[in-house]
Amino acid sequence: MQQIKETTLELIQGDITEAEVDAIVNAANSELIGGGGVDGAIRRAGGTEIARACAEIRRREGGCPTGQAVITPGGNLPARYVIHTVGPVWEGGNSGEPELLASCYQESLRLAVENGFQSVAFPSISTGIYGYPTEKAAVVALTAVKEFALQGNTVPITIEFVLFDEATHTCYLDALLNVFGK
Ligand code: AR6
Repeated sequence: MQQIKETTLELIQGDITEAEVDAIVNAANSELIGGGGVDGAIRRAGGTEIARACAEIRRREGGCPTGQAVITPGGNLPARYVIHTVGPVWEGGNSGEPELLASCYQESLRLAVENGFQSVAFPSISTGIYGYPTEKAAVVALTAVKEFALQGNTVPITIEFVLFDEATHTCYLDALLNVFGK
């Protein structure tokens, strides 16, 4: 666990659909149409309320661009809300992927603060179906959190990374050393 000013950061291995936080973050697609991976797991566990709310956002706003985030209720999840963010598809790293991935974390945290949330859980966005190398994505994710904690945030908030498999968890632990130096 890391305490950075008002921000508490935790890395755990587990299933994000079980996280007891104000909001979990979903690695969604721009159409906000249910997919596989963590998106599928969240929609299965949360039930139809999530799909209904996503369809409404699709009608109203046409979806969610890469690097942006939108919010829906959590349905049957322990988390009250789901923040859906759209990570970049990895195309080799020279197509703005790091900036877009950082934006996913920044925009999700902005929504969390705007809504007064005290706890938010992230998966490893873009590192599954979208193919972003996990070692690189972990550094981008934790750097975005570090900047939020040091420069932007003034309210107490706990940020959990809930990492599904051991290899991803290990990558994030390594990145923590790299980004925070301990
Ligand atoms: N809890 C936490 N992490 C999980 C869980 C879970 N229950 N299930 C999978 N992961 P991915 P992406 C991890 O593919 O790469 C969908 O179809 C997984 O092991 O879910 O951003 C969307 O609709 C990996 O480490 O997301 C989009 O079309 C991480 O979550 C597309 O996939 C992200 O993998 C988004 O692809």
